Amino acid sequence: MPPGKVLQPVLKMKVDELFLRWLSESGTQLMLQECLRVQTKKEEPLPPAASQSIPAFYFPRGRPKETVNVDAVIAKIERAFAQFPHERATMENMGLVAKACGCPLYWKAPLFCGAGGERTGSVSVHKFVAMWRKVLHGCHDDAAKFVHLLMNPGCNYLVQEDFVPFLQVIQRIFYTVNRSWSGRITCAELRRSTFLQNVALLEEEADINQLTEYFSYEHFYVIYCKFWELDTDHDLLIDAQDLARHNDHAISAKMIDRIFSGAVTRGRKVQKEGKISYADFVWFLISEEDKKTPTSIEYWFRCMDLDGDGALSMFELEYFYEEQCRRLDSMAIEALPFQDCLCQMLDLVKPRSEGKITLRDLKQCKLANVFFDTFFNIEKYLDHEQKEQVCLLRESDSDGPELSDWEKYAAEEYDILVAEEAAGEPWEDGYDAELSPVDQKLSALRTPLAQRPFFEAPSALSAVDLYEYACADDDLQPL
Ligand SMILES: [Ca+2]
Ligand SMILES: [Ca+2]
Repeated sequence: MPPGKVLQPVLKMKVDELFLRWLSESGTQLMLQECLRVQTKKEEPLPPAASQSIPAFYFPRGRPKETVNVDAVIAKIERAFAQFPHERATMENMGLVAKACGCPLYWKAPLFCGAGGERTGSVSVHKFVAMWRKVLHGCHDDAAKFVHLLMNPGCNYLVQEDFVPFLQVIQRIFYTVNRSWSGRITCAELRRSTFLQNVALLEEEADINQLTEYFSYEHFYVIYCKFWELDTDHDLLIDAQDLARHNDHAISAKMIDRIFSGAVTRGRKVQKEGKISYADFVWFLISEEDKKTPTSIEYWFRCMDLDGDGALSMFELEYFYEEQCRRLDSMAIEALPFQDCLCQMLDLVKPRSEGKITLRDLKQCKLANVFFDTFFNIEKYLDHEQKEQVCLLRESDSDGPELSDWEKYAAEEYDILVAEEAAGEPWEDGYDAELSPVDQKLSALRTPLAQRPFFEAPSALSAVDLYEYACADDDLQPL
């Protein structure tokens, strides 16, 4: 018997199995539903003559308005762009553009991204007008326009990752406002935060990037790109090895382990097979790049407090310092013996009780960043070592509206990222507006925002408060 005949039934079973598997995938089902819907419409029998007078009532892209004068709208947009240098709009300029389009002010980010602005940091008048013409021709109400602006090319719906900027804002709100780490913002917490003032300011402030606490587009961009670099398989989860690559392995392996131990994941069920989510990365990055804020101090304190007793013992400090010594050794740098380092740190923190460092001690010492970096960030530790501590103190004492460490970091990184994107961007000045749909999809795939396969929405926050230390009370202490 020829082998083909024997194999045939088995092969058929395999094909059937694969077909069933393909059929059961949600993407396939969506696609089929869409096809069926279109087909049903196509196969509808021709309407009898009498019904031809019945006006159309099915408008998936909104009911066309005869009153829209496309040319007048475009002229208005061009006048808005004429005010900007080189007729290019940055995110800051988009408020004016949104108004010219007749859109609510806070469509400015979707408009910016819809015209490819997140790739290059600005959009040209040509690119924007080409994009908006297409929208005006194809989308006839707000819902259709909004979906068009945010969706991935080739889709006609929005998925969770299209809302990544919004989800990141949620993390930033909890990071700053939810001082109790409970996952539940109370009235009292809201009252003591600046959140509602920031919301009110949204109306007046033309440049959203000035509202750096929660809503900055630049901050969103920096956090997203940093995550993108680490999340090499782009499943929006990262493991310990991925995170260790942040900042060229500056953070000690012991600290990376602690982050993955669940010490700072706010009691959420976020870890999947040793991975943390994008939401957790937001907390990590802001804490890592600004170790002076109350939330950041609490974040690292939780990591260093191995036994969870609410105080850092000399043993816990030595546990982390030991790895730093080994790393300095491998760099042929002579490390301070632990006892000497301890003396320095006690001098810096001035704990109220001997033999242990509390959260309150660290919040009051103003140099918590130097303290933490000494124990788990080799690069920043060496940086601090190069500066005189007197100088550090003077720096932190200076008054006036000085930028926070996070704000400085985000501004520098944003400039670098925009420069990198611009350098690697072969199509500028509206050419890509003329690309075929396939090319558009390909070009979109080059941007991290468009390639995200799935974004896990923050799961319900549970009210697990690991410690009894009242963060709220600490905040009320005059520093
Ligand atoms: Ca991943
Ligand atoms: Ca402890």
